[in-house]
Amino acid sequence: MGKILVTGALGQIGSELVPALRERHGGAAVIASGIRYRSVGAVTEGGTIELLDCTKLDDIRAVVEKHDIETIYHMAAMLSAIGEDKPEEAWELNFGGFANVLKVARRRDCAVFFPSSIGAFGPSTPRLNTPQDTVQRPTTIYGVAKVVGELLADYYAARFGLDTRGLRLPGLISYVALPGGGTTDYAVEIFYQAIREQRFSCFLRADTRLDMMYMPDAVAAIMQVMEADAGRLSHRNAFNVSAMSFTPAELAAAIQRHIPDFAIDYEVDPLRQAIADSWPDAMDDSAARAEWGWQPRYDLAAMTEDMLEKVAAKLGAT
Ligand code: AKB
Repeated sequence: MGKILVTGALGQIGSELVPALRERHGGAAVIASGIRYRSVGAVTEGGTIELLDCTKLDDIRAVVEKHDIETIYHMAAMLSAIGEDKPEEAWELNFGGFANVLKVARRRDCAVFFPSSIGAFGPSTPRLNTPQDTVQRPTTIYGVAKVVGELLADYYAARFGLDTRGLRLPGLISYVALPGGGTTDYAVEIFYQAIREQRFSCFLRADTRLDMMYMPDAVAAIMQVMEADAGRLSHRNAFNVSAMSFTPAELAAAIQRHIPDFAIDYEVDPLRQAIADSWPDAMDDSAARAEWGWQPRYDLAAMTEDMLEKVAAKLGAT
């Protein structure tokens, strides 16, 4: 494999994807990029980092040409809740940025990874066992950009033979970098509050069920789909992938098994609740399992145990 560019490399996924790619392909093969610099040890110290605003076509082209990039993992995006605060900026970055990446990729024949999301579904989508191919009428600008991104990735593959691949990721839980402005962020924040104060005020209702995944599984899935034998893929983009599906009350109960005094209450944020209510409860990810062997390692209990250990160590609470 030639050189790799990761956009949005200092975000929640990029902060763990970049070190994993560097371990697999070597530090010099992976160029990390972000819109503004901040120090994230494993990303900023392990290899080259470029400042890159994906809404600027010429800047993407310059970085891709400078480093002779062959594969782009496009992680730069604004999440669902913050996207509703600034929908036009979200569209420009989430759709415009991806359209720019595809334009450059087409000229340079780069493979491209696109992270779609459970946000690509909407209230008219079947909520349970959500099929791989189904109704997609999302009600957020984030979701609209994800659906168009999925279609555009398929179009570039069919029309220009570009090797585009992607996943519909669920809420991601991680301890390295915090998510920012997402609807599923509660499932990360709860661990920090459980360690710091043994209590958490949740912005979603107790019974809000959503698909989730621990970051080591997400990074493995992203790398696995990009390395999959193309001949086995009848879908290429937007594979449903999930590892677990739980409610805030169920996550709190899993934490209480380790911290019996942990308490949760609910102060519902109407915006994020409405977004969560428009998303599936649990997706059917059998296409990913059949076509490229998707198999998560972490369920709710295993993820909770590992998160509590890692967040406690990070906060110096061990
Ligand atoms: C969000 O909540 O916006 C993201 C997602 C599920 O795509 N974590």
